[in-house]
Amino acid sequence: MTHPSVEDIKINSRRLRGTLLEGLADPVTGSLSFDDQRLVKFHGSYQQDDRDIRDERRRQKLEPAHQFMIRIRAPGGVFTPAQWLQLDHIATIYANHSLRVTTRQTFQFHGVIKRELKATMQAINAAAMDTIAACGDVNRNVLGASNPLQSRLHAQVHEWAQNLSTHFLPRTRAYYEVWLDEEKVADSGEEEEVFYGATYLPRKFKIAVAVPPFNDVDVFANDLGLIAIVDEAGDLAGFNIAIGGGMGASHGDPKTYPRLGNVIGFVTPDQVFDVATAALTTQRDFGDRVERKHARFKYTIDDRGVDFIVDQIQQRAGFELAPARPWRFEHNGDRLGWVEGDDGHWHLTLSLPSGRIADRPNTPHLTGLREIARIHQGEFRVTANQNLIIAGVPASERERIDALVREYALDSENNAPTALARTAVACVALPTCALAMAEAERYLPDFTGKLEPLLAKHGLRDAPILLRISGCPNGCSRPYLGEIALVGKAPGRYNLMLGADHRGQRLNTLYRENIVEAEILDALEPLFARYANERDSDEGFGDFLHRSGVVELPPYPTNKQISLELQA
Ligand code: SRM
Ligand code: SF4
Repeated sequence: MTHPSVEDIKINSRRLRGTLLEGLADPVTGSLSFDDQRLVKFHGSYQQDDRDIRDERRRQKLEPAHQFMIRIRAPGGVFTPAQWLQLDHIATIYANHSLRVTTRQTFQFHGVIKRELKATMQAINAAAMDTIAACGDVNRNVLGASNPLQSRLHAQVHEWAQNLSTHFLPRTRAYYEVWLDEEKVADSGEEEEVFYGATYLPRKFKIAVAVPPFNDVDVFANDLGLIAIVDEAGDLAGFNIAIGGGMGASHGDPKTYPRLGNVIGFVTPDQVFDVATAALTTQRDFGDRVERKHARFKYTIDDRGVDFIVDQIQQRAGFELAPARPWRFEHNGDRLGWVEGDDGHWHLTLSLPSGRIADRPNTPHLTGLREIARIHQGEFRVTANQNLIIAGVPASERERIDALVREYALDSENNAPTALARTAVACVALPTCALAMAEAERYLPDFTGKLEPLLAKHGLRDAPILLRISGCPNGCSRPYLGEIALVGKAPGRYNLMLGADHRGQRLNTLYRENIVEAEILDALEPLFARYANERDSDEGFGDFLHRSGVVELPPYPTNKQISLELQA
């Protein structure tokens, strides 16, 4: 049976309503129709099935164990303790007893069954959160620098993440009708989508706001990146604008590739909405509506040329971009442990294994964070590196928080034996991700455990080497920006990628293809040995691999490395 194209489904959906109400009410199956599965993404949810039991269910002639993933929209990744307690409650009542911090600074629930989907959505909304446009062909969750050290600017940048997210929210009332029982408006299905129109965007669109010197949002991996530029008084002067970043690729298809954004100019704060709207509508109008694998802004830019796209953006915005200003990123990780903010409050960054918060033997993290949320008066911030910041703690409260952190082993990952393990990122992959070709989240602890003796042998336990694992080439852990990355090819088999720069400004390069763990370890050990003996002081692993000629820049069509000339 041939299914309609996603473009047709969007057009015929009456502004994302489809037959979702009917499908949710159908007790015969745990699944939604093909079309509604596409539409429910725009509402922040994916239909999945438990792949661990897929074969068994097939043998038993049962339909797959359908379940839903739900993603919260949380621009800048900030949550109150009250919201935390609600998230925890939802995870426990409706989902698989875990909360998952994502690489886009929010939470996902996994394992919600269809008949509880609506109640879960309502519980999320009751806690002043929503899931609108968290997935789908729209502007996605907007990332904002999470480093609390930068507090004065952080507040401003957080506002920009919020404002941009709100600015680009779809105008359809479908979400409110389907999930929150809002009365159907008379002209239901005809609301004007000011930015999107009836077919929304050709593909997802991602925005991030970074504050140098920390690139903790990997700003160049976004369709639209804003790099905050500060004036001499330390106030926000405006933003450099980067366009066309993206990670997704497909194995064996050279027409697809990861790409870093091009820095195209500088705008003042009052120009941000205009330039962002111009970039998004340029992609809306010129993006590929036929081949979804080729529909991201990065390909539109490469097909049409940067000059053409910049010209479009300037025409639509109604002004010319000023020349980009110098900036310098030091790294794209989080700073773990306690730091003091400008206002004397303290912020504790906890490393979470792949962002998964669950109660496991010896690491009852879900319970521990519930206990912290009960006494914490500041906020929680989640980071794009899947970590958690307990933010805004008065000095007098630190001890109480520390005691709970110890009691519930929330520092287990901060105390991991290697710096590599403390900062590693892995995507969800199996068992929930339909696209996973190999394990990622579940494999990460095993793999870092295998690397530990090698790193120890060469005195590299504290070397801040950035490892990222993805279960397939779509790149949800932004693996192409890892100094070491594994990209899944098949069960137990990965492409080994090496040589990104830990600043998010250079992509890594394929080093060995389709290899198993023993081969990966064999490939890495001699490189660790060389790095230990031959590195310059403070030289990162990826930088060393380039200087020593182990890897070269990857052979992608454009934009192999962010121009260094502009950097301060
Ligand atoms: Fe992703 C698809 C998980 C960040 C590129 N991503 C998926 C799906 C929904 C699989 C699917 O389509 O059926 C995964 C659900 C797995 C699950 O069971 O939860 C999934 N992506 C994730 C998360 C949860 C990974 C994580 O471990 O944290 C991240 C959720 C982000 C969020 O909160 O919004 C996540 N995905 C990313 C990122 C990183 C980023 O945005 O900074 C990327 C690379 C950047 C980019 O977009 O280019 C990313 N995800 C993709 C792609 C490739 C898109 C492309 O341009 O080709 C897919 C596949 C697709 O869309 O067809 C994908
Ligand atoms: Fe799934 Fe692939 Fe994304 Fe991992 S990188 S979550 S396997 S789509």
